[in-house]
Order: sequence, then structure tokens, then C-alpha cells
Amino acid sequence: MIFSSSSSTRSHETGSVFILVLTICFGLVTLALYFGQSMTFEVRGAANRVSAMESDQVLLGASRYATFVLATYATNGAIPNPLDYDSEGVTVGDGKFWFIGRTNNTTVNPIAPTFGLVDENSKLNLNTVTAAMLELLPGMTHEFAAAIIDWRDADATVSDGGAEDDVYQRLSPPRKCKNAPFESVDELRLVYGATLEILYGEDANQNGFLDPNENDGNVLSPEDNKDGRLDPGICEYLTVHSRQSATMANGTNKTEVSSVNAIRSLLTQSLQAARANAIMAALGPRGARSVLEFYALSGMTVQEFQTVEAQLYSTNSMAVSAVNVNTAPEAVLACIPGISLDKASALVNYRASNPQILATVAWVKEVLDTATIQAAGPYLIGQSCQFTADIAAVGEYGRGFRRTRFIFDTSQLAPVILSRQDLTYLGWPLGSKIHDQLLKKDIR
Ligand SMILES: [Ca+2]
Ligand SMILES: [Ca+2]
Ligand SMILES: [Ca+2]
Ligand SMILES: [Ca+2]
Repeated sequence: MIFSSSSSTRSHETGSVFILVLTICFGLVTLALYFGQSMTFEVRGAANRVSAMESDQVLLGASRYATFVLATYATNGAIPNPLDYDSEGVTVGDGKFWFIGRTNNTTVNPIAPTFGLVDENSKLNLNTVTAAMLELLPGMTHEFAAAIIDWRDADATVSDGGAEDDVYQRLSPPRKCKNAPFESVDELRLVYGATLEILYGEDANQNGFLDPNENDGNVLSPEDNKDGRLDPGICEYLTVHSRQSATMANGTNKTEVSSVNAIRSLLTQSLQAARANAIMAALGPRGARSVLEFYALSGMTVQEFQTVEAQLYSTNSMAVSAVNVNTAPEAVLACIPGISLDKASALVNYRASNPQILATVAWVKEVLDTATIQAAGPYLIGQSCQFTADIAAVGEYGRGFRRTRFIFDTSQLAPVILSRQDLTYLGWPLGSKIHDQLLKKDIR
């Protein structure tokens, strides 16, 4: 019995040691797995950080490329032709970038990305646009248009339906009405009555086309009408950066179109004296109030007009920040005095079917009658000096996504960056097709 008891104790001890060894082994394996997984996360994290740094460098390279494109193709108010430069999946080192663009043909419903630089002069200038023009924008209300004017005007007089200091003081927390010009379009968020719906509409990620969550009703933010068409907010059509240049690229001053003497002098230099006299006679003693009116009244041929067009300028306050009739979407053109929705649509259709005409504004005379040109002329131009490069960038294997919107001014000798805004927080802007292509290449 004693022997039997000792044998049983040894057997128990062996069992205990075995369990102890098993426990230790299990612990070690757990530790090894934990460290293994932790190192995997560390490696992935490091790879993502490297990709993010790559993306930052790609962004920098893309902004320099945009500067080059504008310096080469955007002199004297010209619009760079998207066929002359790369804007889609451009390779920089191991990364890539895209210029997120807008379609020039607004009769087409955008359901996929467009690539290219965006003309800021295709939009209404928030600091000069009138309340009546603002009210014609899609989704705009009379009250919000009035509040926008009150926000930027220096006085404290409340416009009909608008808001000045007393309204802002009643808010929680109270704030003051700015009573000074807008510095960015996003500043509209501070204006009384602003909602994300009015400002950004269905285009929550501000990429200019319909993403799945922008066409699913209330399933995912934003709320949309699920009609298969993109209904953007007013920010799509507004800028604070459009500004005509008073000088040519070579530094010479442009000619004020309403000055009869200055126009006579320009025409005499550019054309035969007899022809210049005939044009001055056609213009009459009053001259023209806008470049378009000048062309409509002058009786010039398109070729004659093109020899002087780039040198013409108007210091009229609306003309300085006027809309480029060659690039503006239908919704913007419809806000211009004298142009209703049907004439805006006629302009866009004519432009879309005659893409070769856009080097001059002369074509507008084929669509609008002289009376409409006289009313709309001061608000329309054919040149642009500010452009947006809305850049999406990724590093190696499509990782480290970044998006930054640069706005350039080309009125000086070299393009200058006016503003730089990080939009990475809005999420992936290039649709599922490009996303899936990048994922397939991510072999890690
Ligand atoms: Ca005010
Ligand atoms: Ca969108
Ligand atoms: Ca939705
Ligand atoms: Ca819709």
C-alpha cells in the first residue's frame, strides 16, 4: 500500500509538471503570437506612414506640375486644354496623382470622375454677386441670399430677409456679423441660415459627381433625392478668387473698353486706319460698356476681333470678377442678368457642339441677341486668371491617400498659389473603379 501510495504521488507530480510545462509553452506561444501580430501591425503602420509621406511628396510634385501647366498654357487669360497635360493617375515615383475636374458639358449628368484643372472664373464671385443673382442659384433661398449680402457689406442695415449683428448676437454662442468681404467660400458656413444642404447639396465629398451614398436617399449621409442626378449645393458655383488682370503677360496695360479714345488708339495700331474709323463709327459716341457689347456693335470679323480681344479690359466692378462664358456651367450662366435658364442652356449646348470656338467670346453673338448681350455683357468675359488644382494623391500600393485643393493666380509672370486647403477628411473622391484598381495592386 505504501509503495502504491508513493507511485501514485510520483504519477501526480509528473502530471503536474506536464501541466506546468504545457501552461508555460502555451504562454510562450501566446507571447510569440502577440509579438508577431504586434510587429505585423507595426510594419503595416510604418508602411502606411511611409505611404503618407510619399503622398505628401506626390502632392508637392503635383502642385509643381500644375504651376508648370499654368505657366505654359494659361498666359493672357487662356484656358489650358485638358488634352495638353496629364491629369489622371499621373505617376510620381511610386505614387500617383489626379486633378479632380469638372465637366464643361453640364447637360451630361456626372456619374464618374472628370479630370483636369478647374477654372475659378467659371463661378460667381461671392464678393461682387448681387442678391438677385444669388437667388437664381439652385436650392438658394431669398433669406440666405440676403444674409450673404449683409455678411459682406460694411453697413449694419438689415436687407429684406437678411441678418446683421442683432441676429448673430442672439445665437449661442453669440458672434458678430463680419461686415467685410468673404475670404473663402467655406466662410458661408458662418452666415445665418447656412445648412450643409444649401452649401454642398448632394455632393457631400465635393468631387463633382454622383457617388453611391449621394443617390441612396437616407440610407447613408448625405440626404439625397435618389433621382440618379447630382444636385450640388451653391458652393459648387461660387468663388472668392476670380479676378481679371489689368495687364498683359508682357507687363503692358490692357485697354479700357469703355474709353472711346483708348479704343480708337488700339484699333488704329492693330488695323488699317480706314477700318478702325468704320468700327468707331459703328460703336457710336457712347462706345461699349463691355467686351461682348464692343464686339456685338463693332461689326468686326471674328479674325479682326481676335487681334485685340486679349488686350481689352473693363474696370466695371462686375467685369473685374466676371464669369467666363467659355467655361461657366448652366446654373451660373442662368444667374447672369438678361440670361434666363433657356438662354443659359442654349449657350452651353452651342459650346458643347462647337468646342473649337472657345479661344474667343465672339461665338456668344451667334446665340444671344444684341439686347441680351448689352444686359449680360458686363458680367461675362472670355479670359481666366485663377484656376483650381484639386489634387488627390496616393503613395505606393495606393496607400496614404491625401487630397488638397490649391488655387492659383496666373495674372503675374509666374503662377502664384492663392490658397491651399486640405480636403482629405472628405474621404475617397475618385469612385470605386479607381479604388478597386489600386487595391488589386496592393499585394501586401
Ligand atoms: Ca453688414
Ligand atoms: Ca460626390
Ligand atoms: Ca444618401
Ligand atoms: Ca439627386
